[in-house]
Amino acid sequence: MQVELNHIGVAVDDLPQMKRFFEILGLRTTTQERVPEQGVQVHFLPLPSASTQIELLEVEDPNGTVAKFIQKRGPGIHHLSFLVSRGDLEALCQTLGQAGYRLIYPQPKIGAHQMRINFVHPQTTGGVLIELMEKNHP
Ligand code: CMX
Repeated sequence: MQVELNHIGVAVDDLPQMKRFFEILGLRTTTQERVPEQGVQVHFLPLPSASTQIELLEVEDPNGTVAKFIQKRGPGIHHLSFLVSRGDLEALCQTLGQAGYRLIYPQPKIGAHQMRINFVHPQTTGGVLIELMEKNHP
């Protein structure tokens, strides 16, 4: 099995300010998408020389998990997201669960870009929320 770092999710409370900052680094939003199930609108800024992106998480639901995160901890890095090969997600989640890591969902859900996603609770991964994702379609 192979994983790659797909994106770094950043919870923002001032989207224009963060976009201005990343623009100075030459990074611009290329796609954005509302993800009502997660209570956010996501803004993706690809890194030209890598397959990794910055994902700015803009709160849309004040009761959602990202809103709660900002209220409790302030804006900042929210999660690391790893892409696994198609067909590997269920087995990986099972292996992690058996090894004592706490998965957030019993079954993967559909997230941004129609990816199948699950998360590993930060309390079992040294304080880092980990997203695992796999392509839903070939
Ligand atoms: N990174 C690190 N720690 C986090 C965290 C994060 N992103 N979010 C919460 N925590 C910490 C809290 O600060 C708290 O720590 P303490 O116990 O030390 O105070 C602990 O985790 C709380 O755990 P909890 O009460 O079980 O859960 P919360 O209600 O705070 O929710 C979590 C945490 C991970 C279960 C929730 O955020 C979740 O379901 N996440 C998955 C979905 C998600 O994050 N969606 C947004 C991204 C969507 C996208 O990219 O499209």
